Amino acid sequence: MARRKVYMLMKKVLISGFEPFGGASVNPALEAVQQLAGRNLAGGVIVTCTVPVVRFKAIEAVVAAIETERPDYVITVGQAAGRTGITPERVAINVDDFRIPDNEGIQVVDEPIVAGAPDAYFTTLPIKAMVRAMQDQGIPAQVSNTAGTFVCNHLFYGIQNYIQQLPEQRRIGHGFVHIPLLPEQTTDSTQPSMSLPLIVAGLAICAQSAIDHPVDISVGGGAIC
Ligand code: PCA
Repeated sequence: MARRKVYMLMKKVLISGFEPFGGASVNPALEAVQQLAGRNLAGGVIVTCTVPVVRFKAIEAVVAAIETERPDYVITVGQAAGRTGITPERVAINVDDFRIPDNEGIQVVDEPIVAGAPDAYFTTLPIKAMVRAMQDQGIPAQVSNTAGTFVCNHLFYGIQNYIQQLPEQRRIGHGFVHIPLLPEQTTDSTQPSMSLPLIVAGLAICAQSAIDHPVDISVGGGAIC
């Protein structure tokens, strides 16, 4: 019998995780990406990188990983204390207003991330599909409409701006996902938390959704303030 070779086009999803910051000893983003490295998806694979919580160096670290790995999609991930679910971000804004110093002691007020660049960039990942898929698997998830004004928003904006400068065929999808604290970070507080296995499962679903949904689904995900 004639054998037919089937070539599957494997997609590569780069997921980045921030180091601990603000005097903390863990960052759930870093813990999660360590578990996701090399994980297989349907039609793809996850690669990861670590990111310093430092103005501009964060962007440089992810740009370097993009240049090395040449991924099809990028999901940058950080911790957001107070979040009750996994929250794909809708929009990055062109401002740094750091309430605390970054890990190199830099603290700036109302500085543009890229002078003269657009005020904001929207995510280019299917955030509605990501949220729906996580919820369907029993994982708390919501769209977020602000990534703050610290290093997470800085990285989100910086990578969107970097991708915009690339030739059209290299303009890969990218978005930022904030995740809750781990239970061990909240033992002496009333902050919400999520277990590491649930966070890891949620981020894997986000990566799978990026592959499965070149175009996002149209469902409500807005918020009333
Ligand atoms: N969270 C911070 C920076 C690094 C991280 O994990 C933020 O939300 O800006």
